[in-house]
Amino acid sequence: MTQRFYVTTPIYYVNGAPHVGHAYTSIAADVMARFKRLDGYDVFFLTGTDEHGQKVEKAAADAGLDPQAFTDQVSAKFRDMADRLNVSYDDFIRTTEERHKVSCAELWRRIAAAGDIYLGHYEGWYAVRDEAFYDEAELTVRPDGTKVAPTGAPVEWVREPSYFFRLSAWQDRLLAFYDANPDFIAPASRRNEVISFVKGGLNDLSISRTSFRWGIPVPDAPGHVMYVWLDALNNYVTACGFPDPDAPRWGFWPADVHFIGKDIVRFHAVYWPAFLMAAGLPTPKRVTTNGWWVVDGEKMSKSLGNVVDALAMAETFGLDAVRYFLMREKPFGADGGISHKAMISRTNVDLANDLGNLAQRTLSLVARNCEGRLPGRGPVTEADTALLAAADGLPALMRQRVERQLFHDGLEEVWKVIRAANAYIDHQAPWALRKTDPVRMAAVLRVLADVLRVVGTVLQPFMPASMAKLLDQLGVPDEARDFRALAAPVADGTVLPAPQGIFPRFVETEA
Ligand code: ME8
Repeated sequence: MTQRFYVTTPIYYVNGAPHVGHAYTSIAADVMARFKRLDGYDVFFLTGTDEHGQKVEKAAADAGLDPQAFTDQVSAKFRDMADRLNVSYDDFIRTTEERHKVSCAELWRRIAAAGDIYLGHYEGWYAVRDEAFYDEAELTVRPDGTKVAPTGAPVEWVREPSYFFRLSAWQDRLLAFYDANPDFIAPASRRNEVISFVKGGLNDLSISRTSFRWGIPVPDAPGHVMYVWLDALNNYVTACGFPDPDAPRWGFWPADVHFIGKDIVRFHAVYWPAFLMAAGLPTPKRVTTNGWWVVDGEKMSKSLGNVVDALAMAETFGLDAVRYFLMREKPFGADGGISHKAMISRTNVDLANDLGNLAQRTLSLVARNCEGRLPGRGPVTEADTALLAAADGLPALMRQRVERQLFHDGLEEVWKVIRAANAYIDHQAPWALRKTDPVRMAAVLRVLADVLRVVGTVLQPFMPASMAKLLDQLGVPDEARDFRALAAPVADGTVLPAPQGIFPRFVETEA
């Protein structure tokens, strides 16, 4: 049976328009989903929007709209962003959907039946911007006297009746769980943070609110709506058809990997496995966390208003150049800056020069000197074997990197081969062989075409549209573009379409 693979993005708050930070996590998850599909897995890739809670209620009120009308509008923007970024999601979940309300009510009932929920009174600090509760000890006081959370979000004092989740009882079981699952949280720095947070002791968690209405009602508890994070986290299970054990997608749970940003690790790595274990459901296998894209040293966020728009970048540079830049420019787990200059350099050096020119030189020589047909291999030289071996090693190297979300590292491996292929073409000089040794010229061009095919194949998850163009030009049939198909060569003599540049150089226009 085909192995299943379930990958998710965060579901984004609909309190404002999407920006490059959201685009980034979604593109990274998309790379993983596409990679797994090419590697023969049956993939389920989920994204969507988080639509309840005080923050969204407030944003709707600020916009002068009823919350449902507001969330309909903003959710559509996130879906449009995913489509325009070529994010290949299989399902787009909205937490205001009926299926999700049914699923949350059942999750609640199961946790309650296990004895992990009790009614009490919450009194303490709450940050609407983070939709999170904070202890007094975590707060700092600004010079103007306002108290803020470690994230910088202002907090307010909340006092209301509330249901609690007995999180304090889960400390040892969570620590045992992290111990038994060393790959559950990545990267290691985040894992250490989570473990020391849990070791520090856990308070019971307030999981219902009574002071506003925009949430999923708690079963049999008039006046209470579920804490937005309980509702939000459960989206991953809802999308698999919970609570119907016969749902076609139920077999995808537990998730193989949740992609998130480092701001929401505590929710995914502490609360989420505790809720699931309490409900008697399997826990996800991995939570992988990305670092921040920063602008002028500050995290970009809707609330701070210093955002870069990924779609505007895509209009200037082309979508695939932006996807490549985001995956290549910084390690996934680390923070990094976005700049126009760095974007130009990746576009012109890595894409237009290194890869684009290699493809263009090879394909135009085939068009001109081989009657536009893919030549056959000749007797191989040592140089041919070395280059071909490096290319053939790429799927396995890439698999290791992508499994651990080391995307930038995987791309560097591909670029080593591209650089080696550029050195090879310069050294072999097939343009000069045309007169002196046309048989060798054809053999050299075939080696290059084969190397480009491997490169184009492994880069498809990163740059789907451009690599489809490259593979078209190399005569690779549609059904022969996954990793397994690399074992069978493209037929000698295949007629190739007229070559066309894949990556235009970016030229700054004078303002
Ligand atoms: O937290 N750099 O939604 P959200 C990199 N609804 N990634 C960034 C980023 C930046 N500057 N800014 C945002 C929520 N992100 C909840 C999630 S999941 C059950 C509920 C990305 O709209 C990053 O992945 O605030 C971060 O975790 C996510 O957007 C937060 O999106």
